[in-house]
Amino acid sequence: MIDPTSPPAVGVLDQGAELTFPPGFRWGAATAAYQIEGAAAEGGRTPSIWDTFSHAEGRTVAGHTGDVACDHYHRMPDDVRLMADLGLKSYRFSVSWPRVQPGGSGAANAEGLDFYQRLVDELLGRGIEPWLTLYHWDLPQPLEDAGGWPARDTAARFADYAQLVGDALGDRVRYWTTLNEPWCSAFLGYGSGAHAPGRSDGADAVRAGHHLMLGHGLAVQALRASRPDARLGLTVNLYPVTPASDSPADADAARRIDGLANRFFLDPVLRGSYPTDLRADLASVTDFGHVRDGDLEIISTPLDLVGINYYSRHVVAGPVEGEAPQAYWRAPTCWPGSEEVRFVTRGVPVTDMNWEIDAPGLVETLERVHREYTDLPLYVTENGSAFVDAVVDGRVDDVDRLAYFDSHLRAAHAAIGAGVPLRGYFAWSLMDNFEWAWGYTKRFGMVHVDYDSQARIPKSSARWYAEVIRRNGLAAQ
Ligand code: IFM
Repeated sequence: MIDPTSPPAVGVLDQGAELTFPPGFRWGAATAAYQIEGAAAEGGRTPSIWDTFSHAEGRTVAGHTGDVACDHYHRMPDDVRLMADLGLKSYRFSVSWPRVQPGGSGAANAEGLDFYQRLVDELLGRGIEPWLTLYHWDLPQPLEDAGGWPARDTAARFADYAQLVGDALGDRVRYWTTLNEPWCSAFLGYGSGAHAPGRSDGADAVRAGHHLMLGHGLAVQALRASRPDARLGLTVNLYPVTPASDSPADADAARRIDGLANRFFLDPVLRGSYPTDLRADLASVTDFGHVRDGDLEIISTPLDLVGINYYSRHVVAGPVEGEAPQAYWRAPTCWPGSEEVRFVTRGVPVTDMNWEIDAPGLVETLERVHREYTDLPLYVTENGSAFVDAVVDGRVDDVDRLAYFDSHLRAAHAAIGAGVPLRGYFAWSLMDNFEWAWGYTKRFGMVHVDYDSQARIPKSSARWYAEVIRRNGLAAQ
């Protein structure tokens, strides 16, 4: 157990030393369709749950929507040029399901697919490896109207969609992740309601999580059959979960939250079973009657890689009498069956999301997945931080973001040193974008976006990252 009152031990991460990564380490940056593309009603695209949600009263900060976002749909060739200027070796993007298969079923929309074909060609033409994520939260609205992820049929629809994208892009895209952060889709979307579609029902959240994984397994089987050369995986967002004290109540809180946040997905996908303690914790919420014979075999279809998104650590305590309920991802409704658990703030430095900065937690997370779950190659498919930026004389000197990247790359390097087969790192994000319920009020980008003019300014962190890529490591400070 770490001392929850003391700052994370960044010192263990060779701060300031020169570090070199293994040859061939994959350096990239990531984005997602709804967060950057805009053009919400162009080229045959139909609404997703995020269009509906963001247009509904009071769901996002200041009513922000992804209607225009970074206008990447129209500026794509320039954005790829920017990636090439930064020296990116790989670019992780997501395909908008309602753009390529409007309504979520039936025939492909050629105009929608054409956008991604041009994107992939543009990337390959500039020597940047495309890394495609099939689902980054934009479920076509008609599928939500038919029940959404809590409905079993959505998993089958997802597999059809995967096949359709595989047929169109599988000749040029080698790296595929099915889902991005299914925890957010299930527990923020159907548990706390902080994300689209904004429903709040514990049993639905659990069912959604299961059907997301089922869709993942079916999609892997479909892609594997038609594209045997593809490298297939999924991306989960993981957190080390630490008890606030050594009391049995706090230890139990940590076990519960680890179950819901991490093991809910890792165990079915990588071991083919749900953890027994998790099932017991959820007994008052669901009898798991939605799990059919054979589902877990499909869910645990062998993969080629695992993507891990890492941002922070959870420190938790047992019930604290009289304490006010917490909001957003700390909302009790996010944690069905464990609503009593309290999230503890340690008073260590935080980002503009109020997420504690904890680079050693990345080492812990990577080591754990490797030690407890798999020998597969691992990739950090997202890591980054929001901070308030200022444009001064046309420059953005984002020292805090740069320091965040630096400490987490030191953590990634330490994990490799400890034997973790970490093969790549994707900074979140290439550019400022629509941060979901927070709208445009949180900036995660290495490239600043002026949302009025759509001008892009590479921040100090972008120039620094370009140098990291160039030297395949960190310079001595
Ligand atoms: O912006 C999100 C992204 O879409 C998924 N992972 C976390 C990021 C920061 O919140």
